[in-house]
Amino acid sequence: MASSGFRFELMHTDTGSNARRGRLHTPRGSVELPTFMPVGTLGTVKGVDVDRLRSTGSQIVLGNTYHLALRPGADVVASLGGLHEFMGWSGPILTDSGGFQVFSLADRVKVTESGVSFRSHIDGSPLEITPERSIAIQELLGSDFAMAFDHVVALPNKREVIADATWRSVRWAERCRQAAQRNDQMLLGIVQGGLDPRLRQDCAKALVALDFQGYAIGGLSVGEPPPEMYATLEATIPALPADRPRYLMGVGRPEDLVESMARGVDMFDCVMPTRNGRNALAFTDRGTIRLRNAQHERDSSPLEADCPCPACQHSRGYLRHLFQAKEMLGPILTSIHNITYYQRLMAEARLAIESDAFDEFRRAKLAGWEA
Ligand code: PRF
Ligand code: ZN
Repeated sequence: MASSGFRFELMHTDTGSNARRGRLHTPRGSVELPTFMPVGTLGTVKGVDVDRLRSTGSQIVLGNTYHLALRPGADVVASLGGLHEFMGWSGPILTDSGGFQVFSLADRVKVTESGVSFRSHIDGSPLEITPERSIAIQELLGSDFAMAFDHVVALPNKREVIADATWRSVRWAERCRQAAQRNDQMLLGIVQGGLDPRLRQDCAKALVALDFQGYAIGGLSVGEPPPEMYATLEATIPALPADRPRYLMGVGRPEDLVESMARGVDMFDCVMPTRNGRNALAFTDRGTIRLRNAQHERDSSPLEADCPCPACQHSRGYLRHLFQAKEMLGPILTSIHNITYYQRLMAEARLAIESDAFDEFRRAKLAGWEA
């Protein structure tokens, strides 16, 4: 599948690390790499309308096959013009395949070689997702980037269980590759393999032989300590081609983003800025702020003095009041601040890579978060 209008441009690699500055050209505009994708599971980044989302600096959004297939149904989204039209986001969209969500959310999950059968977490109805079905759904949604359907297991886990899921993911990736019809959608393979460097490398090799247009690293940030995730990235990334984008799925905290960029990751997604924002936790360069904490009751300072977001037009005392009073503006403003924070972090990272100063940037950020 030679996708028209898509191109990965590798602009510069930092001299003091493996951090990469790139650009992903798509028919819906280009994405500056490294990039962070806010999570818009059900056709909305929770609490944030698309104009506000754009103003946070977000360039690409993630949607979920599993959730949208259950509700409202991929055919409904398709009949309303596809996911872009449906949610009003004209920029690029990446859809996850459902391969992670089905294992973490569905009831009575049963894996066979054909696919995964399960009960909907919404109404208990029986459903099946196969690699072919996942691709068909993602084609109906009309995302710009589709993900292979994979088998994800929690960590720690038995060696055989991890190896079995990894090789099934490779076989399913091949079926996804065969099933993919559209040349206006880029398909990414997903490397699994737990924390075993050898298994990760073997999986990466097998996927590279299938010639995907980009490669994701899955099965991480599923319970393992961060240093083990970083070590796994170091083992996996050299096995991936330098001329394709690399996406670390479902990661993570600001420090995880910085450590992973230093190891060569180009793309991220995570619910952390929005989920934590709804929960009154704000990210700043001086660490996280718990807005419900009584110490902020009479605090007249904004979350961050130099942040251009609408939350930072207000005092911490006001934001705390919104949460105490259960006003919906509290979760909305804090989600917007957190996404803005993540996007500013990525923009600063891109500048640091361009000037071969990523390690300095990394140290300064880590020092600020520890303070
Ligand atoms: N596979 C898929 N989606 C994912 C993951 C994965 O391994 C993860 C793991 N952190 C998050 N989202 N398909
Ligand atoms: Zn702000």
